[in-house]
Amino acid sequence: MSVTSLAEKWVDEAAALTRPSEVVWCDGSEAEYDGLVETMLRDGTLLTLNPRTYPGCYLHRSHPQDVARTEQLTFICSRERGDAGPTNNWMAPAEAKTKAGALFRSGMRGRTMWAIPYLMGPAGSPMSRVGLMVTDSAYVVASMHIMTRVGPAAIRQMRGDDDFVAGLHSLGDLSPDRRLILHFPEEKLIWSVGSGYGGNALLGKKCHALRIASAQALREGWLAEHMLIIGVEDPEGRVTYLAAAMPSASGKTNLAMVVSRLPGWRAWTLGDDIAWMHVDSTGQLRAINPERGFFGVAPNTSPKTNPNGTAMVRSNTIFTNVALTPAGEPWWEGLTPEAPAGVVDWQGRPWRPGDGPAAHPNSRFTVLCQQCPSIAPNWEDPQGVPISGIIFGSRRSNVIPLVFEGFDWTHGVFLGSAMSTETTAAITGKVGVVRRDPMAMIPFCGYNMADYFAHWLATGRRLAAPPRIFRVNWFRRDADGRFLWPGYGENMRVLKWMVERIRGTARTEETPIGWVPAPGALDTDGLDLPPERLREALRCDAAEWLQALGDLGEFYDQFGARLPAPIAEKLAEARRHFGG
Ligand code: SAT
Ligand code: MN
Repeated sequence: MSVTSLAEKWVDEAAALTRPSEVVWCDGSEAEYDGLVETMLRDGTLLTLNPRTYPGCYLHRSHPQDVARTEQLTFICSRERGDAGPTNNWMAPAEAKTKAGALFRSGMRGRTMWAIPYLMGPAGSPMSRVGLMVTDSAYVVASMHIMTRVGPAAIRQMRGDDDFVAGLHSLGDLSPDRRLILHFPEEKLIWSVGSGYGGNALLGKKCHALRIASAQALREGWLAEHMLIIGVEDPEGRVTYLAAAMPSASGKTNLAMVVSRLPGWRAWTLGDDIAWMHVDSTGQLRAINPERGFFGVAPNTSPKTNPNGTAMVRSNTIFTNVALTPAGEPWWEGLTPEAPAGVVDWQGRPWRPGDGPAAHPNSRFTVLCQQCPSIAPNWEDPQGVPISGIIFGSRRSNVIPLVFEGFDWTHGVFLGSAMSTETTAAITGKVGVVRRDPMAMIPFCGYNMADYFAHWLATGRRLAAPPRIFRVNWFRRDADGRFLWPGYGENMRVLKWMVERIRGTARTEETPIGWVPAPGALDTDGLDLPPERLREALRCDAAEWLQALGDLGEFYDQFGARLPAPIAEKLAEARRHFGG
């Protein structure tokens, strides 16, 4: 395995700054993974789970102050503030390097620094990209083994001396007071210090594959999106591919692995979190999943909500911050209706019902995609899969109907840009607060979001037949606070309607906000759902919309003249429809 001289030089410089006692280049082999696990079992970073019922599975407990992405400590360090835009935290590159440099300096003294060459995307795909990260966390290395393709596969794919995104990571002291997650899009560079958790530390994921990649994608004419990829197979065996953007911990993993109760219909999983999409030479949008594993939310994953997800984590999985049963098995809220007696919570403390959650609400499993029973046979196709439909979904208790479709690409982009959602435990801060989250990218867009909307509009003009764009909300509630739609496996019924729309056979009704399923068009066969509840789930309330569009106008205002005119026009049109 030989890397380019620039890659070696960059690692040498990282070592000169952080002063580790040794530098180990990772080759991605099984032996390397096993060695890391052994080291972590010895020093207590990992605990072995029941080898009979959960073979190859381990539990990791994070520092209690390091359990979710910390957006307030995440910065885009573009040269110009305007290029980060009003929705990102910004820090000048020089200031960022001074501040974080002080935290990195000699921070790896007495520790090992691993250098990890990794590939995002299938081997041999022109859409794949290389990263090179260094870290002093064995847990991060093992997680990168699962989430990316580490070693020679990455090095083989480098198209030049400097063809890699560089990532410097150190645990620091894990205190949020000395934590910074910094992105330098112009330098293809990430600096992250002070966290060992998920999106803060597995730099291939949110930092590279979304924040840096989205900025590259703007320059190079492709899209890096916070989207699952799914193939929906109809009874004739035809597969239609869809990509769906949804905020963190809002059902992407469950939808990606959905098990259908509709005879003859099934879903194939291609990815659960990130899609990289290119326009091919025929004008077709094609998507790859840059990741190799799932870093999914454990709570509420059960044989009922996600049978494939539950099955795939029964072996070779690293669990983080879940509870532990006396039998040495992982447990989280929702896995079984009742907690087994004698569990200890995510911090290892004895737990009793009523004590609050036993598993941390953002506890996770890390597992290879190939372990998922519904993984698509072509999920690593270097050419990607053709995307016929795009879904924008968010978590809203009210206002937003179960499903509707944009009138065309521009209107669909407007609907995506207008998304708002209730926050979840995936980020530190308050849960359940409504915030704007265009295309579920508010935490992940590496540049000015107004330019991002413009980039989406421009991409549409290059597509021979732009995918249809759908808006969904599984989370609407009735006056008593009960969900109107059963969700989970039944979401397949909504996917079926989308596929029929794409084929041109589904019946719809035109409303001011888009096309909604006509009465009877959504397949509710065998579903115990009173028609009035479905009507309520699909209802568009003019007064609520007018209010929502007013809030949206305020959100758009912060972009000033940078907001693309077609987006402003769609807002004005919608307001006129509702008499505003
Ligand atoms: O912790 S991660 O950022 O990887 C997961 C998420 O918030 O989507
Ligand atoms: Mn995510």
